[in-house]
Amino acid sequence: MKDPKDPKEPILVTRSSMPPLEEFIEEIRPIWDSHWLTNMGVYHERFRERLNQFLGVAHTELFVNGHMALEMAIQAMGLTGEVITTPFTFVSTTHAIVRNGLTPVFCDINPGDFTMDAAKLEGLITARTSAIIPVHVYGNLCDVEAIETIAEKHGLKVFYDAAHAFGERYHGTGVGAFGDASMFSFHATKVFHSIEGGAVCYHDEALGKELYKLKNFGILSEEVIDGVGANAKMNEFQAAMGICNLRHLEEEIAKRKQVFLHYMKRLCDVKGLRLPVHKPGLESNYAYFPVIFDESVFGENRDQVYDRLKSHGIVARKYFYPLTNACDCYKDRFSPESTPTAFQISRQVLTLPLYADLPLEDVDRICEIILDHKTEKAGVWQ
Ligand code: T4K
Repeated sequence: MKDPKDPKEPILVTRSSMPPLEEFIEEIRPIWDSHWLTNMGVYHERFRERLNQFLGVAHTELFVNGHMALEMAIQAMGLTGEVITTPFTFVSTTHAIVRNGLTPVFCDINPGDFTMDAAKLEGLITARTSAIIPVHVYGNLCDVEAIETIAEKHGLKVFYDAAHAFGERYHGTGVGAFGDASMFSFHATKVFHSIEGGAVCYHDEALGKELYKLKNFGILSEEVIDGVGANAKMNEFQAAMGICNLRHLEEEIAKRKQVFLHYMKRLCDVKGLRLPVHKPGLESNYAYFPVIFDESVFGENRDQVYDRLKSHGIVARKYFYPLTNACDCYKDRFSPESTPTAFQISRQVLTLPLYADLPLEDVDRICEIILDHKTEKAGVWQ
């Protein structure tokens, strides 16, 4: 007999949400007819306007992906020397700083929400520091008030990596409005996507001009090339997908919330597990479900749970392990020991599958497998 805990198909950490196929076909039909596929066409501009409206920001520049948005914004802001950032993120954040010839200085994180620990920030500022690049990791909003107060005191720029935070509001303010600028990723794995894609929201129009030049070879007009730019333009099909998905975002987040709450209900009383907490005032997008495993209480460590889930076809992910300051490519430059809380969390965290259409029965099954090791040890499960 088939083990009811074994799914028919693997359950992966996430699954791209798709708009109805007919809707997408209708959306792209005019692109097909017009033969205008890229280079800031009608859909690019329409998507940009809809994003400004939805995010409640004055300006947005679109990019081919979130990483290029990060790299180009760092360059456009004219940052120099050292940038204070977090190692508890996807490698993209650190790579974008290093690829701009800057030195990342790693600030440790809060053990509660895994964002930059603002209390440790000031001690890292030197005469060479030009900016702070915090990450709203898992959609957990950084301590924006504290970070921006410190930045203002020391004349530093603040650029948020908001890759995980699309659609969130804090006391009614869209998260893209904080700091000097914020970057969103629209990758296929995100709550909101345009297949691949990214955006930078900003306040200063001069920054917008630089961003535009960088993503389009420095071309201002046919005969005016006013910058050594590259190519990081979003194409029309990406923009059309973004426009479609924006119509379904509210429903997407509501469905994710159900999955998230079901995990909370099933796991909240388990000793040795720490579950996500949302900051008061934050309207979450329910992007991730990270769980911290305390082996001494739970009886199994993160890696054992990961392996056991995998043996049942459930592919959770160790986001974000290794820390970026522990990556092989940085082993001679940085050390995870400099950020002990982040180092510890990175070895204890597992992000469980979460997507809008994940059936609640699958959430039950995932939770049962997580808790199953107790059966094996005690011989009885109650
Ligand atoms: N800053 C931060 C904080 C970020 O998290 C990211 C990206 C960036 C910057 C850079 O933004 P982008 O340049 O990517 O726009 C994934 C994503 O590729 C990446 O966008 C994301 N962060 C990161 C956290 O996760 P992987 O290596 O885990 O992806 P992969 O291919 O293993 O996919 C994970 C799961 O998603 C799969 O098991 C199944 C599902 N999936 C994947 C793809 C590619 C789908 O359902 N559909 C798909 O098309 O990096």
